[in-house]
Amino acid sequence: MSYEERSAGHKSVIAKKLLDTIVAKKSNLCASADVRTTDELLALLDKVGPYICMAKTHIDIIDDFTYEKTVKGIQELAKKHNFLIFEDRKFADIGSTVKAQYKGGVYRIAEWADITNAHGVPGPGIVAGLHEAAKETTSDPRGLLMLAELSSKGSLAKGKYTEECVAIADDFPEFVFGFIAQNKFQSSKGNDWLILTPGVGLDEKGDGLGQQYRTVDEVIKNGSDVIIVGRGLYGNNRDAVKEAKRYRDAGWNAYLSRI
Ligand code: S5P
Repeated sequence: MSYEERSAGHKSVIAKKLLDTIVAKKSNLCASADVRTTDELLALLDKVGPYICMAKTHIDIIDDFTYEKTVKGIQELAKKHNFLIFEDRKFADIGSTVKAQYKGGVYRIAEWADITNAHGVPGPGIVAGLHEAAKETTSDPRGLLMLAELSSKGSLAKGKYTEECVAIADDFPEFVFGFIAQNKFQSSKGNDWLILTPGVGLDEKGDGLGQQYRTVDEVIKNGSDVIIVGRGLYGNNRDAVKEAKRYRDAGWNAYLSRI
């Protein structure tokens, strides 16, 4: 099915927003901006902004984080370039703890990130806790991705574990709208999961610390809906604008050949 058709029938407001942004920008590229300072982060997102549907952050690696400069800066760029914000927080605790972590602390993620993600290890309580925090924080739509699989070598997230993650997601169709994963999954309840895939690189096979890269064609052919690319855009002194256009075109062409 096309992104347009999937948006029309989707139960999650945030999934619709993402699918509509993908269509409007003809881009299924999510930029993963793992840089260390606010200036670098904002400069990178301003450069690649026109070519992406989503920016993925690790807000806790920014050395000079301030809510005023870092968060407001990301929000302004998201508006300027029309992309969604995904904070890759990878929550992994019991429901009551993740609820506090998502709403509070210095980062207050629920206030500004359209999307965040969680491991399934603690069971369904983690999703219930995050969903409560989202509803108590804002009336803006929020979405959760479950980490069903990881791109790293030797990952333990496979087999029965992955199946159980998918089963948990099926009980929260308004909040969970898909997975961070390497493969596509069918919902037993007819939910249309979006698959967002990291570990995508056109020039390297890995990073020496367990990361494994597959090509854009490989992952899209295998059912991915959004490609997540980090160092492929900005690593090794790459020209981020040139690379963003290259990955955007590769992602879009691979999608067109799939449908
Ligand atoms: O399985 C995963 C899940 C995630 S969210 N593998 C990953 O690499 N990630 C994240 O994607 C990781 O935390 C990093 O921010 C990004 C990949 O970055 P790259 O530079 O290797 O493309």
